[in-house]
Amino acid sequence: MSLQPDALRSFQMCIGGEWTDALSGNTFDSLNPATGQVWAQFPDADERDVNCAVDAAHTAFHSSEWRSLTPTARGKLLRKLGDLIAENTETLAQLESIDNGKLIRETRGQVGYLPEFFYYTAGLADKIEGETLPLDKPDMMAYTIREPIGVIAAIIPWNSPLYLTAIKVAPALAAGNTVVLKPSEHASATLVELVKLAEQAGIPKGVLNVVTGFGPSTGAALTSHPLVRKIAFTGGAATARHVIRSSAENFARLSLELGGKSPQIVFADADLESAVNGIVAGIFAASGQSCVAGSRLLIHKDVYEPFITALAERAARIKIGNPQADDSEMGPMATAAQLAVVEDFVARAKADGARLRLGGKRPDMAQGWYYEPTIFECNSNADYLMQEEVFGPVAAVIPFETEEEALAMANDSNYGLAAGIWTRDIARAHRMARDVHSGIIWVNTYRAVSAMASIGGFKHSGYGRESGIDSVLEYTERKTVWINLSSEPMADPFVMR
Ligand code: TXE
Repeated sequence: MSLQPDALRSFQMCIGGEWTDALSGNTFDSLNPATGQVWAQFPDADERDVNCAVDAAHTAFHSSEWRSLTPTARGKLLRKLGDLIAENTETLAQLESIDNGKLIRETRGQVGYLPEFFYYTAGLADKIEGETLPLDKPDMMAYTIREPIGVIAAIIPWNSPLYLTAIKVAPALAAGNTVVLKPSEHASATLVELVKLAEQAGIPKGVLNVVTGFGPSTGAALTSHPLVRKIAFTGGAATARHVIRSSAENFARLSLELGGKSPQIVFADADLESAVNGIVAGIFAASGQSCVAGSRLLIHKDVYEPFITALAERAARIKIGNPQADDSEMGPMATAAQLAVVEDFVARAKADGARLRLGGKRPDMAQGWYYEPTIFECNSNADYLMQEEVFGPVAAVIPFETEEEALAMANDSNYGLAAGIWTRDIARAHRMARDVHSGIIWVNTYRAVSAMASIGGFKHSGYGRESGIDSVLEYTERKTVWINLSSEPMADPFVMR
């Protein structure tokens, strides 16, 4: 089946199991990045809609229908949802490609793997265990219980909506929470569809809600709502600061995944062909709109010139085209605003004296927000382009002489999400893995993802971890229960026990 990107689609939100428009009746347009044309309309939720959604999630959280489900039963629901996603892979992949301009090749791969997050997390639902504590008090025993937190606000960006939602919603539900999902205003379609599948899977009404709308209105109303107990956010650092301020009002817990300026470090002994492909994957896949984009290339001086030449040759062959075409290798930027950001970065890099090796302009296309793969040679790791996240297909390159110098440059960044190390020297690979400050280290590979492996950042890349075995625990409160084993009456009230 092939979806028609030209036919205007209309979507609703799901609040407490009811499919609905915004109370105001207002809608907003979503644009297809390959054409710049409106392809869908969504309800523009305001504070009243958000209040209804949070109330529905709060009611569902305390409902016997949800609370009385055993963890094993919750796991079964998540497994069913995974099956339904698997059955609908092609539709979801096409929708996401039309909505955010991501290559159909990539959305097929990402959606094809998505069920694994639900299956893996489903298996964790009934393995959330408490502990008995070895106390230093002979007449007492204590144990811990892990409980769900309550209503979770999941705030999702536009670059990989389904994936970034799966790694929040699956563990949140496995642990027994309820969720209000807020997609990006630029890519809401697949998250609305996901909630439909959750309904089909039998997840009770109100447990998973979706409100569509803009960040400063819908998003801010949700993150500052007093009944929201945790906010799971992926997006930019500037928005994260707003979210942190909102959370402070109600002491909501937070997890933040905020992107980076991830180094790709190529040593002279590396398999250079693999390194070229790994670097192309890291910065030009998804047109660089990836939180883990390997945008800072540190190349050993002995291989610097031949490496950059090979990289530029490979990047110049990238087939830019309609993201829905099977043979396209790079699609458009997801939004016109993001294209403008890329153009500003390129202008500034030129003004700062960086040397353009490739790209640096829009390709000759009749329509859409495309940008060429771009490579700049920088003068210093302190350059703006070496330090700031572009979120576009722009690589900043610099040579190094020693391992110490490479390490110092890798760590001289506010960010710390991912790093790629390219070497055949096993001791050096482990040294770098130990010493580079980032949440993910890829050795002789890049952009590998698994439901079993955690993602998350150091420093300005955020805090909290998603995916992997601990992800479910991030959605629990730990409670300590004390039992007095003594049959003696409590005598003195004014002593510490
Ligand atoms: O994300 P935003 P944007 C980076 C990238 C990009 C920049 C901005 O560098 O250029 O962030 O991207 C919601 N209260 N990343 O504007 O603004 C918003 O509606 C509550 C990194 O798309 O961070 C959307 O649902 N919510 C990144 C979500 O926050 C608010 C992925 C993300 O929006 C809000 C994308 C508010 N006040 C961009 N304002 C990554 N880590 O992968 C906005 N939102």
